[in-house]
Amino acid sequence: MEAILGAIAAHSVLAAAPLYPLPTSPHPSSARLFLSSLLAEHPLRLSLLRSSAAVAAPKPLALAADGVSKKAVAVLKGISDVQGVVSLIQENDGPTTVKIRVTGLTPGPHGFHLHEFGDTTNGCISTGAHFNPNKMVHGAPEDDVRHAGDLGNIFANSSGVAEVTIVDKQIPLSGPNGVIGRSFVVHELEDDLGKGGTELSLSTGNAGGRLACGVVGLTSVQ
Ligand SMILES: [Cu+2]
Ligand SMILES: [Zn+2]
Repeated sequence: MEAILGAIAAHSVLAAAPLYPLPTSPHPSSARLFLSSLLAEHPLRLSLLRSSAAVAAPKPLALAADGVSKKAVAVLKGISDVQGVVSLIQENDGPTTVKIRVTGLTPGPHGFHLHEFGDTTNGCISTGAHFNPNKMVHGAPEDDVRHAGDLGNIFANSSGVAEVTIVDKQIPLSGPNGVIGRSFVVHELEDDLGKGGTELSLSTGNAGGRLACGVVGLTSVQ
């Protein structure tokens, strides 16, 4: 929804842009003449045009500066047969789209999180806890109170394959809370989304062991 609104906003800014070069003319004197006659006849309208141009003008510049797609990838591996690939893409400062494909799972739900560290020196254990820059407790992806890394569960089919696309606003690819260099972890059990009524539920979602993990790294935007 926000992405759509953002796209609409971007389009409105671009649509407003033609108002801005109104005084453009191959003949500066005729432009001046045009402007002064416009000012005489419609002083209010011109001032409105001026103010809307003043408000709208910086936005296309900002878009031009930030108008980039960022892409990242993580390859999930562990000590079991579970493995997978996670692709991330983010346009400007919009939400991040995460495409997940994991194989070798037992059928059913498995907790899936972004953990704090990109450190696999001791396997998936050394990736640390759930990424939690805002010092929250564990929750569901749609909760206001959640770890940024709480992406809920992925569901494996009867062949043990989970293919899921997640769109999330708390895992940007750049900035202070950027996730490059951190890790995705897929768990043995279902994440109870913080509703399990135990202390562990509010830190890990009781999702059990770490089956596979992978460090998020930059990849080609092409
Ligand atoms: Cu986890
Ligand atoms: Zn969590």
